[in-house]
Amino acid sequence: MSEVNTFPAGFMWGGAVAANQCEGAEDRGLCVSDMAPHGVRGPYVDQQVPDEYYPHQVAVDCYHRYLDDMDLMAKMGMNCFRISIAWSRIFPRGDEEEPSEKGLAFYDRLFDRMLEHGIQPIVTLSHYETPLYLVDHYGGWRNRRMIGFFLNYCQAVFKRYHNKVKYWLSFNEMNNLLDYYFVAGGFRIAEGENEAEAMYQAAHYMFVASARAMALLRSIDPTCKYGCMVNSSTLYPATCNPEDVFGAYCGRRRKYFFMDVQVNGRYPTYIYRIWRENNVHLETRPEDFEALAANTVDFISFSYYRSNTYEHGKQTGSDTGGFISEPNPYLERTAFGWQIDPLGLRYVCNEITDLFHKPLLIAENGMGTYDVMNDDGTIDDSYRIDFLKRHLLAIYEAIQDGCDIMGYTYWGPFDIVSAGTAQMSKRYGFVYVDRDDEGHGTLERRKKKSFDYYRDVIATNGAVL
Ligand code: BGP
Repeated sequence: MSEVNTFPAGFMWGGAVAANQCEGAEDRGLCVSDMAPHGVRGPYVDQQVPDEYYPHQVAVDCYHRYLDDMDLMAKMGMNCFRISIAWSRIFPRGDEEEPSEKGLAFYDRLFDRMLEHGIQPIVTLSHYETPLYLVDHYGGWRNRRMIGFFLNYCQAVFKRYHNKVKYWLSFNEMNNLLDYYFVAGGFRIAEGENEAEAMYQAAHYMFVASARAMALLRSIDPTCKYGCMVNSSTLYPATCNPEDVFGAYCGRRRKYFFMDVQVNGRYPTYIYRIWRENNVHLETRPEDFEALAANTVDFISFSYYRSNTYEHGKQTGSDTGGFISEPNPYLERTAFGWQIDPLGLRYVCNEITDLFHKPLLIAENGMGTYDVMNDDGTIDDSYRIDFLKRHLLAIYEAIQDGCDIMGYTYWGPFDIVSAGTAQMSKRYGFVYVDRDDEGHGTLERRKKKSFDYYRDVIATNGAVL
């Protein structure tokens, strides 16, 4: 075994999930993700009412099985784990004054179990989980009142958990609101409205809410750390045509905008042109800008799954759900069409470091694909091991390049409902969960081959890569 690839001492090795994708909806209010139509591949859509059966209703039943799942994660040796708190479990409608004690007690038990195992919790405050009631009755994040509701929620969870949770993230993949505004931003846009204005207005309120939440956290417990979370699957030019190169650059900047505001505490200059050209006029107050300037994040977290390719004049679309970019002939794709690009991860780590000079947490990365169980009950996901190995090597290289990388939380270490397709059959796990797209199955957990591999990686702090 060589020591060549050993990661820095104290490197955080873990996994990541979101409440709505794993817990089930018992004892909580509906949230935006519950409205995702299942079995449909494509952009997240806003259904009126969930079907009788909807995938998030039970998900993989972590509401009843989380503690056992944490025991399994501990067996892999994880020293951290990223979850989200379901906002609608603490405030079912979102606008109540008092939190639900039952909801708070649930996460107490979970954090206690994690800490018993030496697993440091990392908590996302809102992972596509805006309470639906707030969308229906207040217009969601297009309404300034959301800042107050969010702060009330933050106050409840910060006060309750600050001794147990030292790492907090604000909004999951906030930049995705430019593509999937209903689920990532928690609001609707009526036909004929100025979409860009609606999106940037919501983003403004979310930035202010996040900054003020950070101030609140620091007043409650200055030892806690607060980070932003941005989808950073990257974008390459299809050719050296300057139009492709500049277009890809602008596409990446569109993502980094969401880091920029939260790291530097002000709007970057290029955004004013975008607003001018799209007729965007925001409702702002002077104290908003004071809050942004005074509360900048301690670290940057991001998701990275793949790279996309931009060709001038062709619609590339987004990089999370249904749109596929121009094919990159140098890369293979998963069964779901996502281009596998480990070097892209090294590229992203370096680019974000150059731009923002902050510690980085790779909060999501993983391979979502179909897994087949053999007759003897084993699941040989060697392709996932290969994916993981190549991405971890890329992180190792990025660390050698000088990037300050705090940790890596693999997405969906046990199978959960997919965010983009609302299906179970798009699986990421090292642990198989017996449940299908129609909601059948025993929910039994079963290790895949990759389980032992990740365990060995963690046990050797990366030396076995
Ligand atoms: C990110 C989301 C996650 C997650 C992941 C994988 O965009 O933050 O919630 O699910 O992508 O995507 P999917 O589930 O669509 O494969």
